[in-house]
Formats: sequence, C-alpha cells, structure tokens
Amino acid sequence: MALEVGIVGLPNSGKTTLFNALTRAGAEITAYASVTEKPNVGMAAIADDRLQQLAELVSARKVTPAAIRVVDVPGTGPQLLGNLRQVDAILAVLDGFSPDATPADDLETLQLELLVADRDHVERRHERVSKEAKSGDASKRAELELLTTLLAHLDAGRTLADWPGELPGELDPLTTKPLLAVENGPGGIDCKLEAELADLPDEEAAEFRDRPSALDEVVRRLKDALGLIAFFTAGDKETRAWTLRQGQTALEAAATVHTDIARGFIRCEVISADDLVEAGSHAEAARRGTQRLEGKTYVVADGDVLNVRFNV
Ligand SMILES: Nc1nc2c(ncn2[C@@H]2O[C@H](COP(=O)(O)OP(=O)(O)OP(=O)(O)O)[C@@H](O)[C@H]2O)c(=O)[nH]1
Ligand SMILES: [Mg+2]
Repeated sequence: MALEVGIVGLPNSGKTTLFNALTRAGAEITAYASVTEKPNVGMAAIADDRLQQLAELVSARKVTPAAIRVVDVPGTGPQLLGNLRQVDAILAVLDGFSPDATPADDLETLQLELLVADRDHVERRHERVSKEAKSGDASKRAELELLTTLLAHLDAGRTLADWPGELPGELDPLTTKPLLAVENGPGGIDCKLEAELADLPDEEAAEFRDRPSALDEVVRRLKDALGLIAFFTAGDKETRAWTLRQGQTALEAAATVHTDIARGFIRCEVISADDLVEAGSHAEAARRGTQRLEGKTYVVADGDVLNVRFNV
C-alpha cells in the first residue's frame, strides 16, 4: 500500500491545481467546491535521478518511479477534514497569488481548523462511548475515562500532539500528522504554471524552468516527512523505484515487490545505486566487491538496489 498525503487549504487556495500538478490527473477546476463533490485521488511520482541512471545502466525497457497517493478534498470544515483521518501526512496549500494574500495568517487558520476538527472528533466519540459505557463494559468505561481527560486537555488549549500518553486506537487525529506547508504563488511554488507544465513531456517542461522543479522538491520533502526511503529493482524489462519506511527489512522490501518473492526469500543481493552506477555494471561491481549478500533481517538503506534470490 502506497502512503497517502491529504491536501488541505482554504477555499480557492489552489488545492486542486496543486493536485493536478502533482498527479497529472487533470481534475476539473471548478469555481465553487460543493460538499457533495468527491475527493480527487491520484498518484504523485517521486523524482529520483538514481532511477534514470540505473535504467540506462541496464538498458531498461520500462522505468517506473515510486509514488505517493494524493487526496484532494474540496473546501475545509470538520466534516470535510474528516475525510483525511486515514492519510499519513498533510500538505497545506496557502494562497500566495491573490492581490491581498496573507499566507502566514492562512496557515494559522488552517491549523486552528485542524484543532477544531480533532476536538469535535474527540467530543463525538466521547458522547458515543458514554452511551456504550452505561452497559458496564469495563473497557468502555476505561476508554470513557481516557476521553474525558483528553477533552479536558484539549479544552485547556493543548493539542493531541502534546498529549503525553497513548491515544485511544482508531482516533486517527489530524493534528499529530506531519504537516508540510506550500505557498502557492511567486513567493513559493507557482502551482498554476506547474499544473500547465505537468501536461508537457518532461524535457519540454524542463526547458520552461530555470531551476529544478519545485514540485519534485515538495514530493521529496513529503517523502522525508513520511520517513520513507527508496530502494530499487534494476531489471532490463523494468527498472523500478519503491518505498519503504525507514528501518524496514529486506524481507519487507521483497513483500513490497511481490508476496511470492517474500515467501520464497533465500538471500538478497544488495548494492547502493551510487556504487553500481559508478562501477558501470553488475559484473564490475562484483569484481570491486561493492555488492554483498544479505538475509531477511537486513535493514534496507535509502538507495539500495536489491535483487532477491527466491524459490517458489
Ligand atoms: N494566478 C493564479 N491563480 C491560481 C493559482 N493557483 C490556482 N489559481 C486559480 O485559483 C482558482 C482556484 O483554484 P483551485 O485549484 O480550484 O482551488 P481549490 O483550493 O481546489 O478550491 P476549492 O476546492 O474550491 O476550495 C482557480 O481559478 C485557479 O486557476 C496560481 O498559482 N496563480
Ligand atoms: Mg478544489
């Protein structure tokens, strides 16, 4: 399962425009968002120079970047923000293009909305659990007690993020998720231009830019905020980048590629992409001794090229 980021922003801040730029999905930009509108969902590719270098090295016929799922919900408000409880990180878009834009104030407003949405959520849950606890169920009574202290904590102006203990399961708060703010306009990223460039082939789009794509930078920052690393599989049929959480193992990497590969896992050839590109070929890398064999529990490092030996 790809990790997911949710876009939030005040009305007309450019959420859908940024969504289109990131995913090339071409979602409709409408003048007024309505509550009945469905969220837009798409995939944002993670740009990685090493992937292209590896693909050239093995003359790959297909190159597939790793991707993050992006969700764009129309408007704001507790009900709409509730759609984002399952996402892993939040991308906040701030209007920096309107003549009277105040991006810093908008960020504060948004953060306040997230706080309010979380408080509403805890309060509703408190109401529900207090009914359920009447039956005398001990675990419900314990949860009710926890929710009561949590509400008092929030009402004292604190946040769920600074709650010292463990939060009730399935609470899925918004305010504890990593948040990345993007200013849409001349002072940050021109999302409208990026959305237009997203329709062009990469080389043409690069000609319009005088510096590396700011969008790629956003996705890379998201990758860091999510605690992700990239690993590669370098085949001539397909060379591909994948993501793992920091600290995950070769076995988990294998499972990301295919459950069968994980099931039949024997050993795993590992070399860093930089070493492989530098060597110029697997044979030369083997001669230099930069390639090694690892077992299931090996903790994968960012930039590793993996070749799992497995039997089915
Ligand atoms: N000049 C300028 N206009 C922009 C920019 N980004 C978005 N817009 C315009 O602002 C309007 C709103 O953009 P959307 O992307 O629909 O904004 P949104 O946040 O998704 O809006 P809602 O979903 O309705 O809340 C559209 O007319 C866009 O063309 C920008 O960087 N510069
Ligand atoms: Mg929109």
